[in-house]
Amino acid sequence: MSRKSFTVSWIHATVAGAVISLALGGCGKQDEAQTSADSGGPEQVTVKIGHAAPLTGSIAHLGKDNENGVRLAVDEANARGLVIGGKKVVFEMLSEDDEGKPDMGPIIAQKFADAKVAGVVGHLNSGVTIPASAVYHQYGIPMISGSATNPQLTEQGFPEIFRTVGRDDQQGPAVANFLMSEDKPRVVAVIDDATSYGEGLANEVEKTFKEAGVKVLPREKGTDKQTDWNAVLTKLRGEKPDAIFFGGMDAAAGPLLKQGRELGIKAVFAFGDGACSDKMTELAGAAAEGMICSQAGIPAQAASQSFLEAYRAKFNTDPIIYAPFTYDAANVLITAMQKADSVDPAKYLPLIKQLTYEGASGKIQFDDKGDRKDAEMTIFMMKDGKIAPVAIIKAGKTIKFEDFMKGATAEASTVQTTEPATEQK
Ligand code: ABU
Repeated sequence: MSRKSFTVSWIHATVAGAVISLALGGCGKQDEAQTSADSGGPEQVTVKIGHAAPLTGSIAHLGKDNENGVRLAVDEANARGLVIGGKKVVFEMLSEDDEGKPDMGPIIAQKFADAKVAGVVGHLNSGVTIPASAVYHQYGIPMISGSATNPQLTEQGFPEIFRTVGRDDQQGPAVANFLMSEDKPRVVAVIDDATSYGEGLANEVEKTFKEAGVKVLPREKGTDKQTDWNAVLTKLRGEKPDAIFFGGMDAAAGPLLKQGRELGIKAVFAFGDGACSDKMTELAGAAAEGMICSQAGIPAQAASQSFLEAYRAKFNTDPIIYAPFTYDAANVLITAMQKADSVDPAKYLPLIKQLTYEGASGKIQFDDKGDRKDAEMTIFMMKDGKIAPVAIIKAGKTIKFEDFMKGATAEASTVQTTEPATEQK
């Protein structure tokens, strides 16, 4: 994989004319709206990019991570001083808290449509993104999620909908196959949180185990708000599973793992991307040690150096899981606008499909459905309180993480690194 570390051209251009937020009510296409400008410089337009994720509640840390990725991309684009369609473009992120609630998806999507956003990065949760996507489709607004992994999102045939992460029908087999090769479980328990994501991923994991002849106990269910798992775990303890897979987010997974160990369950615990964060140590303490988890992309620490440096400098913290993917999603939108020389969704949407974009999370191209081509899957193990990448699965091949990084470094060293972030290859 080419993981060129792209260099941002920091163009400190003098802005001619005051930027006036667009009063777009009813005026139609984004690039028709404009502001007044002083003589001598291009007119300026403010182009809105929507972002939505849970920004409050138990997974707000992940929502903030997503938001930070978009904010960084938008601020960098503004610093470059882009001219699109002959006008100086100032991007503005409109960030909304969807609370991770499915019924908030269409409400926020409608709000974005009313605000005439040019594109959307989000939502975080599949269960929210899927109903929201119907509204974006209705209005022809391009939407790229950097975290929603349920296959259904891109199986609806909506040409406006994309994702920069992989799918759960790739992630489920990846984590189940890793468990089978490493731990050789004979009996597996599968629990889910009854969300589109948690249940869907659990189904993929269960299917993979069953196809391999591994016994899977009857499905146990909870909710994404659940913090007391003692009843479910006590029932499972009697079945003596060798491995327990939970489909859900870290806020529910942490207490589940902690309580499992407190009940004396010795099984290997495994999780998908929603629970594949260092937050598991915060929530489960020492019980998190040795847990297995997967992510539907490269690990955040393997993102491009320029992204990591800019992210740390701006937010004084490390990205958690999805920030490189939302950063790339925002940059894909912006790059497509540049290529189309228009911020009109109808004009730049076709360019998204044609792009080959070298992003912070690697090379991005989309297939006909809007899924990322050749998305990597990463397997992690919790070690000394941190999730440590162990292996990367790409195009059916499993590579040790250190070998993947050696390959990436070798490739990067042969590639020129001075092109602007939005350069299409
Ligand atoms: N991919 C895990 C978290 C987001 C989702 O619901 O898909």
